[in-house]
Amino acid sequence: MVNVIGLGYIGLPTALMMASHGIEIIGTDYNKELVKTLQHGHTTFKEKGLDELYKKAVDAGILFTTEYQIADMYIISVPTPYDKKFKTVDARYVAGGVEDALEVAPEGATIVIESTISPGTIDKYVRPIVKKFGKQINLVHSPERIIPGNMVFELLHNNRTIGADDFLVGEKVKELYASFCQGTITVTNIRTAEMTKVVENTFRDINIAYANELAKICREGGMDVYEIIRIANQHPRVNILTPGPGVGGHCISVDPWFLVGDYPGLANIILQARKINDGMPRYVIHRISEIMKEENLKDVKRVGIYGLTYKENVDDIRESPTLQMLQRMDDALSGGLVQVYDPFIEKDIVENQHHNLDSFLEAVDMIVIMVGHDEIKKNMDKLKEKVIFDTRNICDFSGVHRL
Ligand code: SAJ
Repeated sequence: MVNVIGLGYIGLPTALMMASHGIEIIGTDYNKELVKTLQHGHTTFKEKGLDELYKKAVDAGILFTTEYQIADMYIISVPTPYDKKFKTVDARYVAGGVEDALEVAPEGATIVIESTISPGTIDKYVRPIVKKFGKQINLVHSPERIIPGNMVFELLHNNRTIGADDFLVGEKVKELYASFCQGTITVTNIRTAEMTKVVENTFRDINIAYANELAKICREGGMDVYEIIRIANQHPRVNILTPGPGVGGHCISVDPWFLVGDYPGLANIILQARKINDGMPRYVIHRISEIMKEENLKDVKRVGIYGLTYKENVDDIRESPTLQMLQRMDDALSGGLVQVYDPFIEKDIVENQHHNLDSFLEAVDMIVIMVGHDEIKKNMDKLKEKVIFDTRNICDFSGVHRL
């Protein structure tokens, strides 16, 4: 039996996927409300294919509880925030999850950590806890790689990395994941698995920073960055990502800081990339002011910000570029309050938030597309009379303003 500890964005789909492939799973979370919701037939966030997977897992007998279980294997999938001041990983939840597992784990059990951690975290924070308990426990790191918006597909198809102290234990864990994962599963040591995960997200951050820098250079030089990237990417060894209003989410905007925090002085390109991407919301504000002048728009209250989530078609607002932008906007746009709308955010989280596309559009003369949700793509015709600032390059009307 496998006890999945932490039923959030990663733990829940993983637990459901394993259960629906015949593995006996008990999912544990200390959040009583969350467990209650899962016990009462509902998932806790929106994700393509998650509800269907949930039904299959429930039919297969998955259980949800706040209690930690006696199991052969534990999968820890808890958040790993980063300490904003020192730019290092905050391993509090991982350490807590491991401790909870160790309280009940039998001798010889395996603890798999799926949460993203900086290289060395297991040595520094997890091994001392295992030592304290004095039990023979196998430690494994199997970092998650699934992308919000396509998690279920990626769980099934992505390659995986498994880091273990003991190769045979690694092979045993590989067998478990292979019950549903159709990708290649590579077994290596723990330190390599930790580093590989952070390196992957950092690679993407640097690539996006390059695209964002190109966007600024092309604006200055009067060139079309999107056409340039499209043509450059026809080269067989070039693959530049897409400029955008900033990098949000709990992964790409966080993980590179682990390397900057742990290797100051060495992680130079990584630090610059972070600064460029973190500077994008400010750049968007600057572009809004420019466009308002150009279009002779004076009333900031008639500017509408479309999209609050960190990217398209998810309901996740962690490190969202729009929220970062709104925080800075008041001073920059001399106090006026913009209108805001996102179809995925039902609760009121910012001022002047609308809950319906049409009423939002009625209230604005200019719309800033911060997120390319399918909803706005389908309703693009409704924007015909507006001044449009499209930070995602999804609108092909003539006269549309871009980054
Ligand atoms: N973004 C751009 N331009 C792009 C791509 C993304 O501006 O060309 C922005 C997005 O709008 C978003 C942010 O970057 O604000 C991050 O989005 P994302 O879709 O690139 O990635 P995440 O954070 O949703 O998921 C990433 C993935 N990592 C990689 O692709 C290397 C995923 O596979 C990981 O599992 C996830 O991080 C994680 O949990 O670590």
